Amino acid sequence: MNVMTAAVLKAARPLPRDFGEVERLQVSRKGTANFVTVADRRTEKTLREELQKARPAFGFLMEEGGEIVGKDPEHRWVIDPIDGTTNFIHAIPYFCISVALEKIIAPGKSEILAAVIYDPIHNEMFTAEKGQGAYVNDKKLAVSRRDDFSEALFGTGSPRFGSPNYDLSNRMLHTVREKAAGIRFCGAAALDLAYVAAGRFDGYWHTGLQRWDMAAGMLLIQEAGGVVSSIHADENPLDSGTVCAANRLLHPALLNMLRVPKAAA
Ligand code: LIP
Repeated sequence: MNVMTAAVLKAARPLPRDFGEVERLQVSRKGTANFVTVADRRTEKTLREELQKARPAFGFLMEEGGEIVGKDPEHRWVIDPIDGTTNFIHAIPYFCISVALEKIIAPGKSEILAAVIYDPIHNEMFTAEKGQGAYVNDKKLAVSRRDDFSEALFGTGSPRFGSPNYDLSNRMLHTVREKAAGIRFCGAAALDLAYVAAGRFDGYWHTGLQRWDMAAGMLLIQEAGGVVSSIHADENPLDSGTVCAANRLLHPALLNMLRVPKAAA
């Protein structure tokens, strides 16, 4: 955990200044996408260098750099250097660094051993180690205890228009929206999952996610007492790319609602 938080803090150091620059650039015609791409790559590079220094044999799976197989085939770092890139580009202060340590047990079978999600704007460091609980800074996390669906607030995100899950995702949204107190599309899946662990959201779902969007957040929620599953079958969300997460009381009802028919009748 010390290795992970130190790497994340070092990688995050320039981000608040970058964010200030992006805010300034909003009013220019130049756009901020390239600037943010540079910040994204630099963040990933620092994380990779720091983690490699500390654990030279471990492999990597990174949003920007793809997979690097390590000498130790059992351990790899799963990294999203900036989750919520679109928010960052638009100067919306809701994005994070996400790092997980994955242990590969067998082909297609793995577990997450440790997780760090860091929101550099609000200085919130979410951490979890398997079997040791989840924390934000020094405070222990617990998922919400709300059991009335009509009072529950859910986070979600939408796959891009044209992607295979787009229509399905809209049907899920309509189904849950009719029954819940509210839905939020905040735009950073990893941070959204950390918010479930913190009891801020009562639950979360998404289809079409990547491993690096979910790996750290999943462990945080489990260690905070919540339930994380795939949506359509009993498989690892990291493999299916679909996630349904909630406190124990609401998870069955949320999962049931999300299992709307895959194709329109
Ligand atoms: C994005 C997310 C967003 C989700 C997108 C995407 P990026 O990650 O976290 O909430 O809806 O599918 O994966 O590109 O900002 O790292």
